[in-house]
Amino acid sequence: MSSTHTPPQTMGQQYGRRSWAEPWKIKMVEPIHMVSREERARAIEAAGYNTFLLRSEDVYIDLLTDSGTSAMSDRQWAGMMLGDEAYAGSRNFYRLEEAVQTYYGYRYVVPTHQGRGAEHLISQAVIRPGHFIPGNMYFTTTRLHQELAGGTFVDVIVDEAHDPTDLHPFKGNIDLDKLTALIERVGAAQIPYVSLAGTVNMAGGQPVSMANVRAVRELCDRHGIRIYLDATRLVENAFFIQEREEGYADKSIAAILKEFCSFTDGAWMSAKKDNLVNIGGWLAVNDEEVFDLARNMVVIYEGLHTYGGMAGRDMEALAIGIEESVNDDHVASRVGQVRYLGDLLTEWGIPIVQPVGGHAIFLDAKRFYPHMPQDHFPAQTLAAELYLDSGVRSMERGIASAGRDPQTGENRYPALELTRLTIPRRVYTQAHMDVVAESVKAVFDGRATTRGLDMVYEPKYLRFFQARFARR
Ligand code: P70
Repeated sequence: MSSTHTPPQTMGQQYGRRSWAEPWKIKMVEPIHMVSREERARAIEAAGYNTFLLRSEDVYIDLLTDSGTSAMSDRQWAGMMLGDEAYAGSRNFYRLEEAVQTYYGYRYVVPTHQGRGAEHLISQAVIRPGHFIPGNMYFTTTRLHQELAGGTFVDVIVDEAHDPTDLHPFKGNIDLDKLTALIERVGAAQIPYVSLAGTVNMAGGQPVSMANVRAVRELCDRHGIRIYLDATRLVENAFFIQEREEGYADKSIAAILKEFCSFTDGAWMSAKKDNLVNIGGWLAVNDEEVFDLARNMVVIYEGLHTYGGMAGRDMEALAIGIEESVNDDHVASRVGQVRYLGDLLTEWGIPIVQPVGGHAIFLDAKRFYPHMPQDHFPAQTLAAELYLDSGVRSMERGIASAGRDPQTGENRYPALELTRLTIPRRVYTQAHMDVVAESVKAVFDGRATTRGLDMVYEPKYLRFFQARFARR
């Protein structure tokens, strides 16, 4: 060995600390394999350059989403055997109801098949035509349900959220001045609720501080406005509060989660994320009148109010998943893995949204492809290029996702043009993250000659799911 040889270092050693590892070991495995470059080229063309239209068999490492893609624990699988598949009054529903009440603290629970089912119920229950719904950045399905109920979404997130390089520790915060200005402009009576998301998906998984939700509560109390929470990734939000906000370092994730919820009037949940199940959701509120409406409506759209579209076994796995999701070691390792990938890319000078959020790395496609106009779909292009390079599947979160303004029919041009590498919970290893990082680097190194895409088929609703593209 030559004298210039440097011994390899573990991740911990590179950062001058002891390494940590996941608080689980693997009991069952699912084989995956990489298809050839020719097959990938064929597959992405057949998919119209839209990663939502790829077959998962053609994917090597699937970072499309963290939704419904987590690994369940042995306890959850055991719970599946305890499914009580009664049409009405399933024992598993009462377990789920109790878990939501215990960990989130709301009084009434309505089960739904997934998050958008709950968004539909709350939107139809409280939004009337002409209403305005302020929120900390839009989410695709959330905003569409608000619009379909006759409302207009108004973005009141802090300006920092729209700048991928700003290092603000709580880029998910609501700007109280923007919210006050909206209340003064349209009147509190026209605002059925503030739509607050814990870790803001479209901003890069950015958290909301406890101080902010407390202040929003005070403001809303003065005007008699409710606050409903998108609790989809609120556990991860609690982690950032524990890490970054004064006075919370010694509080548990569970305690922080419950305190946060206490400032709100209810929440909708895509249980496919934080709650560690493959399917499921819920709506929970404190107001009995809103509950009555939602519980009545659930039987039209989802199923009886004690299953809401889930099987009994799904509700049991969900009740257990809620308990597991607030485990401090679990959350630290989950966010730690996302950060591991983010640190590699940051060190290599690849433009990503900073600070790294809770569930994903968001590549900044505008800075990745500075030569490409937004009309040529840089983030969509980047997702296709990554797949071509290595079979890694990611998701566009830019102009295709933003869709068109329902009034004018014009394209919306979001400030953020991002490609999301979303990490499922308890699924991939550090070695997978290394493969992903190297692929991003390879695509980055080849960026100068990359050309964009044209949209050749555009569906009316949530176009990004089914749109088709062609190479320019
Ligand atoms: C994702 C998924 C779902 C989601 C969410 C937040 C903050 C509600 C929902 C809806 C799936 C998805 C959805 C739309 C576009 C792309 C991907 N997010 N609120 O991958 O919940 O899917 O259960 O109906 O993130 O981010 P659900």
